[in-house]
Amino acid sequence: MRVHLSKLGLLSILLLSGCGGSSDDVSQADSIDLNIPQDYEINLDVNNRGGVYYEIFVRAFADSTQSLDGIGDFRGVEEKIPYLQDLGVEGVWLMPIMESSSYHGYNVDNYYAVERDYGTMEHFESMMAAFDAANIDVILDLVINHTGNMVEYFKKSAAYVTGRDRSPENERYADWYTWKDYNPGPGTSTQGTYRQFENTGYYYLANFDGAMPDLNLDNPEVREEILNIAKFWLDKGVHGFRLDATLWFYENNTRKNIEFLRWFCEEVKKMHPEAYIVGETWTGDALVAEYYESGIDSQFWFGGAEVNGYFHSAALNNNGKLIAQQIVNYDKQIKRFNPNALNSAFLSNHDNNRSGGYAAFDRDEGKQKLAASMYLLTPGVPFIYYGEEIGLKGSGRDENKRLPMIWQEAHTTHETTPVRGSDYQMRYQVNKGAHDLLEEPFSLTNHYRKVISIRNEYPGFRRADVEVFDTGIVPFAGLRFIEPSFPNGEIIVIHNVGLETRTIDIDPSYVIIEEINTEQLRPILENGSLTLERNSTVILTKGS
Ligand SMILES: [Ca+2]
Ligand SMILES: [Ca+2]
Ligand SMILES: [Ca+2]
Repeated sequence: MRVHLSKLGLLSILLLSGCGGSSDDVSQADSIDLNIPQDYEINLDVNNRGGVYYEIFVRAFADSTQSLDGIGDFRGVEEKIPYLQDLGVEGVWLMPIMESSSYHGYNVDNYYAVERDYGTMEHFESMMAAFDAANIDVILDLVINHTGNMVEYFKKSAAYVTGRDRSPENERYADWYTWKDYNPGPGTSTQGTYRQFENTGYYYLANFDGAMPDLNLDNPEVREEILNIAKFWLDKGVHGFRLDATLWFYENNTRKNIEFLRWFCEEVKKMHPEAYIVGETWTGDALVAEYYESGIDSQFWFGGAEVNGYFHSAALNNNGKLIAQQIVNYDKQIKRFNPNALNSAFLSNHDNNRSGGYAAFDRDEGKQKLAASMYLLTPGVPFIYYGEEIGLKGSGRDENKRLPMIWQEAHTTHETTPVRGSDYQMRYQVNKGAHDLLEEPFSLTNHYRKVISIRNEYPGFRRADVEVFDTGIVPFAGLRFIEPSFPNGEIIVIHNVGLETRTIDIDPSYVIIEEINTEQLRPILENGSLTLERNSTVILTKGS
């Protein structure tokens, strides 16, 4: 535990004794040694919930001791709630937990039942009660662009349309999907993709996959059913939803999609005014911003995510000035459409190559920490993908992006079995698990705890406005966050995105209130001069 520290302590002793060479200098060095931090200073006493969410794939997260079959389950998640509480997250997003024939669950076959691999409804409810006791909100992945092809609605719709069974019960569902009695040919992004129904002359709209028929969202009964489903889960205590595939509700028809989102959000808030809704609008900044006109709380910021996104690019190019500008520009862009818009920054999710393998992060864990500091300290509601906090890797096929969480190198008890179809070369995977890394000061996991603890101490980050704070140099990302709850109404965040320690001139009335010293060396602020190590962050406010 003290390996890093004693090395650093020794280094400072050698440097200082090298300067003076007398025994007095050595004792002086000893006193300086005490100023070298031994761990991240994490204040767990203040927990206002700063809005950080954590995405969980139940199948890969934790196998419970009561059902050790290699498949993650609700009881496994429940057993790990103390870990999530310690990490400091305010909420979790559970990837689909409704009954499905696929391993991922994005083709729902029964919206009112839980996936049997994950346990029973009683297990789900027990997990929800435990989350509630831990003061962690749960949002569910809600897939309403399409259903599974085994869901009753689709079976009945198909039976009616194809003439196999024209009962009035089936007729009710005929128009729940979009059917053609001819082959419409290859689809486009605005016409949608049609698939042949079995060996019939009928074709149904299914943009993603034959097992995922698109619902006809213009049908009032479909909309009523969607609200019944939402109510069913809200009544079970979930706090909101992550909406899948918002661009595809009406194939890339922005006006109609915004109208639908507005309708859904308004109806859900009538049932549950505090519900939190975040949309997967997987496209460029300008169009995502436009969708905020719907009144949706949040949308994921895909521009910031993935290997070519702003956060990794900043880390790769050592450019702090640019990322600060990008954060500010995007925040202004979305708030033009809705002043209450909450940006959801993230590095990667279950559809992306995992951030742990991105070049800059793979080469230098310090860069990965830096990226976490940068994206977790943006306005809105940032999302961590499970395993990101241990540097978990996985890329290529979707199955590889959803590999088992690693809990402990020496004990694989709670570890799940990789899903069939994954072909990730496990020799590239990290070895240490979350519980190992919690024991190591300055580990990646403790870094996440540190950054989240700052958000929890200053929950104003969620609603803050943000401006560029000019540091005068390209490697520093300077951001001014303005929010009434902050000391003197504003705090300044400066990240050193560059490769070396830099010193800048700064208004001498600023004082340091928080430091994220990834290099285990404290920032120095004296006489209007700020020195910050690479990959490190300092938070300042005006002294009184
Ligand atoms: Ca299990
Ligand atoms: Ca299943
Ligand atoms: Ca659709």
